[in-house]
Amino acid sequence: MLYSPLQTERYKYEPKLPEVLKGDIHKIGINPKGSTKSETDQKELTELFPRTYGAPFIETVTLQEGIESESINIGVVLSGGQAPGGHNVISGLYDAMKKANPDSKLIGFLGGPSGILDNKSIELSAEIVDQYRNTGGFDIIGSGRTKLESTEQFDICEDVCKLLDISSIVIVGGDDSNTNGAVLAEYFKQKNSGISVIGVPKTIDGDLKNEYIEVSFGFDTATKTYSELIGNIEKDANSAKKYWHFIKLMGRSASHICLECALQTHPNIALISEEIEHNHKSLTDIVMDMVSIIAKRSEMGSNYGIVLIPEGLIEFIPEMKQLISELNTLLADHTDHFETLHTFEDQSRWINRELSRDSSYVFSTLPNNIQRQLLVDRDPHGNVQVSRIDTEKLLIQMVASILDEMESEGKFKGTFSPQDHFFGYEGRCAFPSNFDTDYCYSLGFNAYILAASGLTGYLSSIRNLSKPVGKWTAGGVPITMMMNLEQRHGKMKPVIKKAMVDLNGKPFAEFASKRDSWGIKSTYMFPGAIQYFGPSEVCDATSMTLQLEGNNIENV
Ligand code: FBP
Repeated sequence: MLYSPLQTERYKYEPKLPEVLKGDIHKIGINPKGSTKSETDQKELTELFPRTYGAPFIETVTLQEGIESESINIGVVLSGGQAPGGHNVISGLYDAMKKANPDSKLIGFLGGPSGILDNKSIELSAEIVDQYRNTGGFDIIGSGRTKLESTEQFDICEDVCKLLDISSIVIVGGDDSNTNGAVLAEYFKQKNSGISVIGVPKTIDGDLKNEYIEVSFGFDTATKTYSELIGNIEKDANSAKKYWHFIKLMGRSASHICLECALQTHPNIALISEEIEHNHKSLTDIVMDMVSIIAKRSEMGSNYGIVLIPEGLIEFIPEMKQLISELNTLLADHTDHFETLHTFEDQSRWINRELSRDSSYVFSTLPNNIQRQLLVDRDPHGNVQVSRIDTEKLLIQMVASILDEMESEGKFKGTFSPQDHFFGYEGRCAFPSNFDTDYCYSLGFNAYILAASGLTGYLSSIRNLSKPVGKWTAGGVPITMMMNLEQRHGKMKPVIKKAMVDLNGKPFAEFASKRDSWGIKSTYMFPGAIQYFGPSEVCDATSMTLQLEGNNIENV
């Protein structure tokens, strides 16, 4: 096998661990710290999780006396979208298990949660794990989006674990996978199966966070990768001075990625979906705000600039949200009829008749390609695939048409040459930054401590992340304490609460205080590529979000 020079060097990197996870593993134990409760819906959650709700917060501690570790078999599964650092969760888990007892075995389920259901797994040997240390991707065992939700699936999980003599499953996933992990933990406990479930907080989107989970892994590397690319485009724009670049960024509903990249690169415009929803801004309002900045820059002779757009924007614009919801209902209720309409013209004529007056108007104002995406790109449940809508192209078309009008009235004398981009997959499998490399290794290592201590329904938690690694702390958080009840497919379901951008938080405040000057001037920041070797201030800096929120924690 041929490795790139960077890969060869990265193999040699030894991830750093928090002080408490160093030293004799037999002396690492847990300290339960009082019972916990969810922020809301306590009564309902107590009834839904009678055996796991209220479990104590756990602190990982150094014990006075060492304890013998029995050998155990742990199953690990990577769930959902890739995020840089997944391989280090596995290597941290593996190293901790083997250190504690070389007879322990780590079983990797292949292709995500479906690997458990189909009983497809491999035993992870030192030879396999060593090939993936400190590298990006989830290709060591693959990932998938199968959801573990039904009792039948849970029973299969139990059978497969028993067959492989697995006493603990570590689920590396986002809010959805860990919600299902909590339900599975409760089910196993109810059945007295003796199998525990431990979660590890993963997602580049950064929306799995709260007081105990300061950031999900992968966010740091993904945002640094996007920021490098945005910075490069800013340099290009600053040099050629001829294009407006509209850049859509992955991140699903929440705008954490967009906000972090804005803080790192100082674009002329960055849209934050949560703010747009809060201020009830219509699509026209958003476009007019953009036009105003573009026109002002043009008056100063700058017919170029950078716009950042969060992936989920469209769902936060009130009239678009209404339109999408009506389309979802209409197409679900009349699937058969809709399928008899073969041309786009027939489909849009029928849709226009059936929609409410307001939505029909909104639909008719949208460019043809966007109308098509709204009707054609649907998920298996018949819903509009919001992430597939080319919001960046929609905004370009709308801005261009307003500027055309302004030009014909003599109000705009500049040029508007747009370029569109979508950054997502470029960042999900990058070599993890030093931060994610150390963080993930620590999360995996700590997950073993939680599993070996007989805990279930917990997320591995490493905190104090804005400080040097040695000062990080480790512990476990009961997943049920992060839950609330939300409507899903018409029913109230327990789910981990998604963290959206906090409009009262320090990262947003920092952005809001600077954006006016970034808008008009070209005060771009060029972060450059992630550095793995070199001065610590370049290689080990955490995300701006974490730095700003870290200051917040300190001030409390
Ligand atoms: P997870 O929430 O599973 O971590 O996935 C994050 C993400 O990268 C989103 O930002 C994006 O919308 C989605 O995955 C795309 O996933 P896919 O490639 O499966 O369509």
